Amino acid sequence: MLRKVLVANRGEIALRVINACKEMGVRTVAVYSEADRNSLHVRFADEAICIGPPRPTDSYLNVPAVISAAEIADVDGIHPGYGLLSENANFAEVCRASNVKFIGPPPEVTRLMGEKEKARQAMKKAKVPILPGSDGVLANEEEALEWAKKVGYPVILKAKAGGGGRGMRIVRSAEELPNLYHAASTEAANAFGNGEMYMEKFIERPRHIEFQVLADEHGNVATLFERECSIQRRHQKLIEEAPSLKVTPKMRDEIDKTLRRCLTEIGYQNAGTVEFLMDEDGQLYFIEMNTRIQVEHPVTEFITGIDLVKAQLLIASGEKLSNILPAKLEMRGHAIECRINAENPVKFTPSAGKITAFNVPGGNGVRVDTAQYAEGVVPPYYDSLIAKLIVHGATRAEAIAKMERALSQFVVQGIETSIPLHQAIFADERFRAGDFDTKFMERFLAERSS
Ligand code: MV4
Repeated sequence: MLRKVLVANRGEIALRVINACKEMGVRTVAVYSEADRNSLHVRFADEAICIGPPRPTDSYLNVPAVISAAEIADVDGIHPGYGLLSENANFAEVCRASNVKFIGPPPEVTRLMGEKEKARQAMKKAKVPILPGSDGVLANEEEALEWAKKVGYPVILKAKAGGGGRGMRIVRSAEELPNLYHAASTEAANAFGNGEMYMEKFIERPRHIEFQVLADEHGNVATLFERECSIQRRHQKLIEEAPSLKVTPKMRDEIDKTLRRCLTEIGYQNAGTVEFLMDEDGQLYFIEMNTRIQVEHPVTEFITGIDLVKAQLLIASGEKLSNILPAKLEMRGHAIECRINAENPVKFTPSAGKITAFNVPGGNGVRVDTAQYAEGVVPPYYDSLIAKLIVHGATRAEAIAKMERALSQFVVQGIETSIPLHQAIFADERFRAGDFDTKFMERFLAERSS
């Protein structure tokens, strides 16, 4: 087992990882920026090292600073959490060169999945369903026009180095393709240092459904069912749930078989998430893979009873999946998560400052992952997520009732939060009926403001 782990993150996920380490007898080292001196991840780690000024590029994203801290503290593992350095293959390589175990997949696999079109072709080769589209990246505008004609409009142009919605353009006709192609490519070149594009058939009203996977270092892969993540605004998820109302046991089984074969072939290791779009006919198509633990992992933990962060630590210590998971994974009940953000619930402007009152709901089937507390401070430099409220019920209806009760008891004063927005979504009949897709929030907000 790993002896001592450095947590290269902040906020709720840093505390989440520290808690898993503590429960497994692994020593912990927090790193923090000057803005996070009084944070709970610092307080609850066995050791803490300041790695620089508040701005992420000066601290949490500063690879030499993080690696120096790992060397000073003499750790044998680094957990990157999500965001920050978690999907940085170069960082994973530096860890390897420093003889520190990066708790995640090998850098080669992270690099493959980061090149979205390469990942797509790898999935295609392993018979994972993908959307019709270009074979590899587009050489130029002429080739884009040829593929679009073959695939049929509308199509979507995506950046090979992109992800998360940046560098994408929807193209509805040949006339508008040239301008959109050049705009997207220029945007991608500026944002990612790579302007290469690929193309897919565009799905108008997709659902976003993702499968959790775990893979050990001995070639064994398991899938832990799916999460439904369609309730999002500008690619920021607001609510996630598991299981999805639209995935049938047969589809779940097929995806499980295909992903196990495919990810073994690729040499995947540790926790990961495979993202799919579901079209209006209920078909699932691979879009990308995230090579990290995700924000919404707790909904999967609730329905499977598996601690995914502990599983990550065990896998990184060389443990076999057969010693981590039960012989047959069962799915129990329904779980829903609300991402509580420090922001204005109508304008979505960030709300930094001091929290003056903080009451966290509890009770049967209610979990709150947070590193915040009364008198705590939300700095302006980072992601606005301050807490995750997760509930588990026997049915979706019970989970919804529990979430409404818990939201009404979640008190945060001194800053603005998204809690009122979550309450409004839970009151929406279409949401309650499970009648939604990735365009839900756009319609919901337009209706509310009119
Ligand atoms: C798409 C799509 C429709 N058709 N691809 C957005 C983020 C990136 N991960 C993939 N995205 C999309 N890809 C095809 N072929 C629609 C989206 C999309 C989306 C996907 C998931 C969740 C929210 C979304 C919001 C807008 C667009």
